[in-house]
Amino acid sequence: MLDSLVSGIFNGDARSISRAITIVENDGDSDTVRNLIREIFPRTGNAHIVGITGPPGIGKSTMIGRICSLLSEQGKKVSVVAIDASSPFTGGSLLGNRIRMQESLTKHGVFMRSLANRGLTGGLSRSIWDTVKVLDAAGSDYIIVETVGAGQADLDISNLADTVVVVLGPGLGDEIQAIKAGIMEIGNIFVINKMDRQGAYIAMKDIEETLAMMPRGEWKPPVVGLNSMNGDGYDKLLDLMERHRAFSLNHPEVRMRKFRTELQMHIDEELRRKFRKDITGILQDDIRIRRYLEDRVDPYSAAEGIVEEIA
Ligand SMILES: Nc1nc2c(ncn2[C@@H]2O[C@H](COP(=O)(O)OP(=O)(O)OP(=O)(O)O)[C@@H](O)[C@H]2O)c(=O)[nH]1
Ligand SMILES: [Mg+2]
Repeated sequence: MLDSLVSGIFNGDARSISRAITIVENDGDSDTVRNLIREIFPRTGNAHIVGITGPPGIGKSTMIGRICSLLSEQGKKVSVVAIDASSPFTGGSLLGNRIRMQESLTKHGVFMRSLANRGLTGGLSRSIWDTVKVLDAAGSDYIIVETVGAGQADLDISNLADTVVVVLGPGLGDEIQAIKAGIMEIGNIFVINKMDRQGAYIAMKDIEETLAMMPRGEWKPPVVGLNSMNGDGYDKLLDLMERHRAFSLNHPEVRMRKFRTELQMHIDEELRRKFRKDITGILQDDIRIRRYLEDRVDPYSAAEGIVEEIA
């Protein structure tokens, strides 16, 4: 079963890709997922992973639609993952978002998937990393990940993506300060969308000035204005995406930092997995638990002792 799934992925078969993503999403750290990732990993590493983040309604999905059309016209294979904040009411992806985007994308043979963001700390769930690997192994030239910018998810997207495009626009009012606080550091390219709207040039100037005051690395994040209604600015955006990709490929330390973070995530999980049985055993040991209570052992000392004992 795994064999046919893997060859389906390698052939770019949409149903196999879909099925693999579902497995990755639902089965977490099961052996199936481990084996799947192990099998496909040698074919990964070719896709340009682009994170697109910004406040709700700023035009991320519209932008992605246009980017996909342009790239598809160039003969590139594009996949899109849209990550919605999971809502307590639906517990899943927002349907409207998906429908809006799908109409323009399926036309171009773009693979597209909406995922719920179920990370515990408000960040991206670990399965997103594996989802991207599946799409990468399936031969995607570009994998575009849409997230609504917010806290931990922003940090995570900057570790997942090769290039982070931060989208802002006019009319964000006082909110802009709060939004900027979270995303100025993670953006490799800044977009001011809705250039057809009033206030767009002020917004652009504001971002340029903020960037000018920030400590500068070797890559100086450019700001590009887009009008997603008529397509103005998109050639420049695609060019900047390419340039940033070339920059990253020449700077292995960037990829090392990202890989470190991914590794950390897996080590945490691996440690928990390795000791889970022992820990459960100890927690179910009534005699021991009663002794802790009777001897009034504080929980820090108890936990420390237990970990030392297991390790
Ligand atoms: N005037 C104008 N409207 C735009 C532009 N780009 C997008 N819009 C409109 O803005 C609205 C929101 O666009 P979306 O692409 O759904 O925005 P989003 O950032 O994906 O929104 P969420 O996924 O809900 O966070 C839609 O009605 C778009 O038609 C633009 O450049 N100019
Ligand atoms: Mg959207």
